[in-house]
Amino acid sequence: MKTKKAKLIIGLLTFCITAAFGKPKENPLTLWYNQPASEWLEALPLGNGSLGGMVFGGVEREHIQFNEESLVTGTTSTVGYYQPFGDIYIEMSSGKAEDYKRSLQLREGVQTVQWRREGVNFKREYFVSYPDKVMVLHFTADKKAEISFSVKLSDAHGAAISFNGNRIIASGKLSENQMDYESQLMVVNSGGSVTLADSSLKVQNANEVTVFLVAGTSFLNDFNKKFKGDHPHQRLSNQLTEASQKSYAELRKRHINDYQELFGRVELNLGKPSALPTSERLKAHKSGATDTDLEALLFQYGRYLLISCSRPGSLPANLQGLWNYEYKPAWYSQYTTNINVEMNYWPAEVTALSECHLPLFDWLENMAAVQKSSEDPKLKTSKGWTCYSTNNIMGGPSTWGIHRPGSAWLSQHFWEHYAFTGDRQFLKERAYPMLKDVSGYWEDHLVVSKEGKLITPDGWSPEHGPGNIEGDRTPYPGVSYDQQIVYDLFSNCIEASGDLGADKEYREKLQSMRNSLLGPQIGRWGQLQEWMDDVDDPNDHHRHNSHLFAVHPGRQISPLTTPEFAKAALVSLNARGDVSTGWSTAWKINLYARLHHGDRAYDLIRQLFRQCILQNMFDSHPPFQIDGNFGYTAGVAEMLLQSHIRQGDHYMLHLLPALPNAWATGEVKGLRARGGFVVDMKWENGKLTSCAVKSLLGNNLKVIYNGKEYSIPTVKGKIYKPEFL
Ligand code: FUC
Repeated sequence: MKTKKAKLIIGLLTFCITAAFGKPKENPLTLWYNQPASEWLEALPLGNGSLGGMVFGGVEREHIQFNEESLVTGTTSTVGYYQPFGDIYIEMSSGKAEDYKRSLQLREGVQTVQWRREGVNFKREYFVSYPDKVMVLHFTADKKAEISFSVKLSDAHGAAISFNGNRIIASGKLSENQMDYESQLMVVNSGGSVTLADSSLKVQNANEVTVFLVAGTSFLNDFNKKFKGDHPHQRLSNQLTEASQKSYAELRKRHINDYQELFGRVELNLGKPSALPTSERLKAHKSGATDTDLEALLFQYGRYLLISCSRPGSLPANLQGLWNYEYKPAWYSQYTTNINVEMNYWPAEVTALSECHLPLFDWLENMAAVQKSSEDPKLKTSKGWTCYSTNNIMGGPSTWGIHRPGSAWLSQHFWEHYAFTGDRQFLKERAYPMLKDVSGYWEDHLVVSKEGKLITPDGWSPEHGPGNIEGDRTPYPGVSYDQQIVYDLFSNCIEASGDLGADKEYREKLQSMRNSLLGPQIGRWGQLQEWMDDVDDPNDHHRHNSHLFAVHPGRQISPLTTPEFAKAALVSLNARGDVSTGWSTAWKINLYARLHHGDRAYDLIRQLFRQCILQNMFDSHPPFQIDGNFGYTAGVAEMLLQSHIRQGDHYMLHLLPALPNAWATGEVKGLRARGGFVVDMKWENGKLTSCAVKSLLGNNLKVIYNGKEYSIPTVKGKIYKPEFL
């Protein structure tokens, strides 16, 4: 009786609260939909850096397409394609599902599918755990013995499937490169039964069920071992056994703790959360509605995606992150070095996901070794190394186009990791050796022009020639893209050797070479020249903004230090136009931010949503390419905080350098700045109202806000609240 009364009171209270405040709001950091995905690009991603899944969320037929990062048909001499791995299919008996909802909670890194059928509430929870190296699918209902389904493991390459109790094993070999691979699925039930029927595991009348999936290959991330490791069977069997011995609650807790430690570092609040499904919000935003919270959601989604596809020990995020269902995905879904793989890592440091950056360095060190050992005459160097435009997980190239400054652009990331973290061991053992090695290549490769300037003899401006000829790969001398990247490389190498107090003579040599480089040039229509000669076409709307590298991600040109060149860069950027591919649009957000044009950056945000953001909030080139997601997240951070200018031992911290009118009021917490600072800010009506900067390393700081500079000497571990507020 008592319980009945209590229930009635709770019900009444809920009714009154709902009546007073409207429907309870959806958790703000959630993507959710009230129907299952009808195609892959509506499915929602899961991942732990190496193992990824795309969840369709069907009730009667659930489909989870999965990938493992190393299943690639390439070798160290052929690029091959990143491959789909397999699919999990779950069939449930039919019946009308009510109150259906599928969602991805970014705060927890967990997906949920919920519905009600004949008065019973069903719930599935899915995640991929980094600490336990397993995908976990958990099925519950609020009434006993209600869970019945059959589950099937399907392999994308026709592997032999075997059954062992409640395990299904798919074990095969790729014919192209003899790579061994395997996936294993296991069902653990509480109550009811599990039997084998028609190549599926059949669960009947269970109270609760957990399905586990592991997958892997014989790929080993080590050049010295020829990238070949053991057959994955034993490793996967152990992973699965260990994970399945833990309770669901424990696995969930371990996953959430691990995930939140990264995700929870940054908060961004740009406006009122909405109670509408994501699909409706996207539709409205595309037609011009204001939904700044959706813009914050896409920012955090980029962080979610990076955590899900790039974790220590994994391979770097590829062109589609980790998620791919095609046998011949566009551009091999590997690593394109003339913007794409770099863009994937733009948000890593500034949005406090420094650990997620690490896979890039492991891959790059292997990549350098592979290029150096290549017999290809185009890759032969006496010092350092260079590369083609696209390479696979083993450094194997697509020989479509040589990309000489590729190694220099990539090595910028070593510098950035140090600049943000101050990790001196990393600087000494990994960053400086890489920067010096690649600088060596350019010492040999640069030539002296008739005007006495150092120029690159045979460069290009990805991916066109003067006169806007798409794909023109004719070598041109002194192309701005090359010149700017070499400038950046030398600058990073000089600063690295300075910070280490090492190699004074070499540093001076590089300084003098940097001073002799042909620098940026302003052309006949006020533009920053893309080519050595003033031949830029004002109607060139090419997607690559290569000649603006010096603005972003480089630091050679800035309105603070080189206002004339910054003005010319703006002319060039405006001339490129707003309509372009996904990653190009994202790059433009970063460029306008660096040029301190917040409203123009915001125009490009609207453009990105309108044209490139798909139902599951993946970014489309087209087709889907994850670089645009990461470029967007980086761009938003760049609009709020910049720290790329360093003056001697002062790090310049530029607060709200490109705040658009659309984000007049907001709050951000936890952004990172070079020099080791954590920055929290609040603003109202376009003006900063509070700010706290935590110094992690005790470096000197110069805060720039609203055109004024304030010097703050800092002590490690202390929090500073700038006085000007
Ligand atoms: C570069 C771009 C293309 C595409 C490819 C993966 O070559 O020019 O647009 O993004 O990378």
